[in-house]
Amino acid sequence: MFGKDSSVRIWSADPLNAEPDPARIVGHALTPLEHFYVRNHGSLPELAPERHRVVVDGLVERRLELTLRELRERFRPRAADVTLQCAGNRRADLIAVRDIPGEIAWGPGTIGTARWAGVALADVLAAAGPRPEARHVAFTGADDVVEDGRDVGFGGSVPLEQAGDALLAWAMNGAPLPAVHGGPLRAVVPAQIGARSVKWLTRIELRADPSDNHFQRAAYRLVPPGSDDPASGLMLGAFPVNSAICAPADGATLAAGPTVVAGWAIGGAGRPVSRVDVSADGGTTWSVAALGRDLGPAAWRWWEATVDLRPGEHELVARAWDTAAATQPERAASLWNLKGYMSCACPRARVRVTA
Ligand SMILES: Nc1nc2c(c(=O)[nH]1)N[C@H]1C(S)=C(S)[C@@H](COP(=O)(O)O)O[C@H]1N2
Ligand SMILES: [Mo]
Repeated sequence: MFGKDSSVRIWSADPLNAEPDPARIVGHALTPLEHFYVRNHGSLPELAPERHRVVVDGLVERRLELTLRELRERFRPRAADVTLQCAGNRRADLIAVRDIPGEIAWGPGTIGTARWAGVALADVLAAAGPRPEARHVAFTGADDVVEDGRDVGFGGSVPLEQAGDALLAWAMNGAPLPAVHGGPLRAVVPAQIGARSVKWLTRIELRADPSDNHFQRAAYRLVPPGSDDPASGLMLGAFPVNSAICAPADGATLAAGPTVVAGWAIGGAGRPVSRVDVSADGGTTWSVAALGRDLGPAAWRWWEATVDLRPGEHELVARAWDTAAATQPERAASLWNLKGYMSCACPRARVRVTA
């Protein structure tokens, strides 16, 4: 389906929500398109690239309306390796603490890194001339999203000072941006929750306040204890430091001896990963993992460590550190929240080792 590998788990077909098998993406600094997760809230719009336009308006000196061709002709081409991660990535760990009805039990595969190509958002905004009161950049997509019987569309915003490295992308890993990933044009905002990288982009609006789209105003919020109102939560933006163990799988049975433990790590708020530690005894003793290719601070790092496992039961644990010396909380229980966002506790995999 949509060019995805048959090992990709389809959580729902319409809207399409799909997660790769974490073991299949291990070590790929850039995630192959057939293993890149998909997160859709509504319809998959059919847009003709030749006719597609994006409007730039709001608190600007000059309203712009640009075709893809005009974007290509007027602005310098840019490319960047950027990781996208859904705010619901690793929600399964929170659901294991307490159920989260109505939300997808994403594992650690709702994350991927691509080489995005297009133009810099900053260049396009400079051409429109931001007014001094502009504080947020809001994006709107072309999809229909029905919430409580009403089409609320999809949109979201980012504080201007956190959008400096954002791209308007029309290519992904050297291919034209696939429709399912937002083709012909999407926003790609490093370090921010995936929801701000709006697909099928039709409008860029400079505002004094955050977007009033449902997905900014009422959803993608970290709901405080005791509240059952999603809109009461804190507005999500930058990610905390996070990592996952992608191999071996939780619950695996392994042969005794040296075993490679591997996974991804990403720094908080766009900071580089500085180290990943691995434990084979539930977090009592640790060793330092080797880091994979460095694509820059906007991208994850793969890591791996070889641990020597004796017969018996073992709990593998990992913890990533970033350049602010931030690391992951030990237990998911301390992070549980009503909608299950920002799940970033130390990943754990229980394995049984046979003689
Ligand atoms: N227009 C639009 N943009 C969207 C979404 C959407 O449903 N509609 N989903 C968002 C969410 S929640 C995430 S995590 C990313 C997922 O991007 P991908 O499907 O290309 O992996 O797109 C974001 N952009
Ligand atoms: Mo998301």
